[in-house]
Amino acid sequence: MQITSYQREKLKEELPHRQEDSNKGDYGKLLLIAGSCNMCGAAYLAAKAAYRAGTGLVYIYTEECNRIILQERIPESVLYTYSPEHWEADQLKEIMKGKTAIAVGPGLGQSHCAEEITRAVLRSQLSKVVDADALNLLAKHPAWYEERNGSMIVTPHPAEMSRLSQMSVNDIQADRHACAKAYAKMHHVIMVLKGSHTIVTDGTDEYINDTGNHGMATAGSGDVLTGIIGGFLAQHMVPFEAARLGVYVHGLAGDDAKKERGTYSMMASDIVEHILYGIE
Ligand code: NPW
Ligand code: AMP
Ligand code: MG
Repeated sequence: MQITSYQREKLKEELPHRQEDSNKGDYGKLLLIAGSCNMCGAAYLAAKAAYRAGTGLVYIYTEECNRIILQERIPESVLYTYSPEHWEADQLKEIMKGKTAIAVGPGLGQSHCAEEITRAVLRSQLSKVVDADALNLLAKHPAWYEERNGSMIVTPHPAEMSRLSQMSVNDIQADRHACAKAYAKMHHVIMVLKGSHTIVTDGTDEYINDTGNHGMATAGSGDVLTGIIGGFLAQHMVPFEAARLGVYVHGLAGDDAKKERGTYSMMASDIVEHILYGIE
């Protein structure tokens, strides 16, 4: 369905429905695969964003070195850890069971182990949002598209899109619409081409976002978006809808953060704190 815009006042009508007689299991189980030794913040930001987007349970699969910091910073998340030297495919398969969606890539790194993990996720039947290093790895291994299962949302910024499409950033930015649509169509994915006025397309329909501001051009901002979209997917939203509403909600949170602190001092964690704030 073609949606041109959302309205803040009517946002609740678009969000996953919440019922009086419900429990956390009713609001999805997101498996977030994120973070490596020097990029634990990406996992933290995405996990917190997924919770702020209403997700019932957020499980984080990350490197063992991040265990203590993540448990301290986000005790609401359930943690699974791996050590890259002794990574086991069977452990990840077990962990994927019972989850309702996967978000993969923020701060994951591009090690051999990250490759194995990304490939396993692409093969899984679960709906998934694929971002950051998982996209960089996919760009190196386009043949993985042939093994892929389940619905897939990709969320590149222009430099990641350049790696995926082999086009220059300049050429992408010169015709963002055509580029996003062609890629979505060719690979049967939902494309979220980020930037000012992010484009979301399934190759046919297109949504152009009208929320957000340049204060959001800050480290970790995209990791927050991945958490929101993953959270909506986990709550069983239709993937195209999860992507475009996620983009809108992310921008709205950025606009609210701007009202509070302006664009200079905005950090990704400020965006997280404004996700769906006060929506009742
Ligand atoms: P420049 O500098 O302009 O020449 P990368 P990343 C360019 C994680 N993070 N339009 C730009 O080039 C992520 O999740 C972890 C045009 C820039 O140098 C990833 O896993 C954090 N060009 C990993 O780090 C916080 C653009 O691309 C280069 C562009 C790497 O992600 C930070 C950077 O892109 C981060 O989120 C645009 N709109 N945007 C943490 N605290 O844990 C970027 N570029 O090389 O893909 O690196 O996006 O920082
Ligand atoms: P990433 O580069 O992965 O951290 O993602 C950056 C996020 O911030 C994306 O969701 C972008 O759409 C958003 N963003 C970056 N710059 C701007 C801007 N100038 N205006 C609006 N949103 C932006
Ligand atoms: Mg990013």
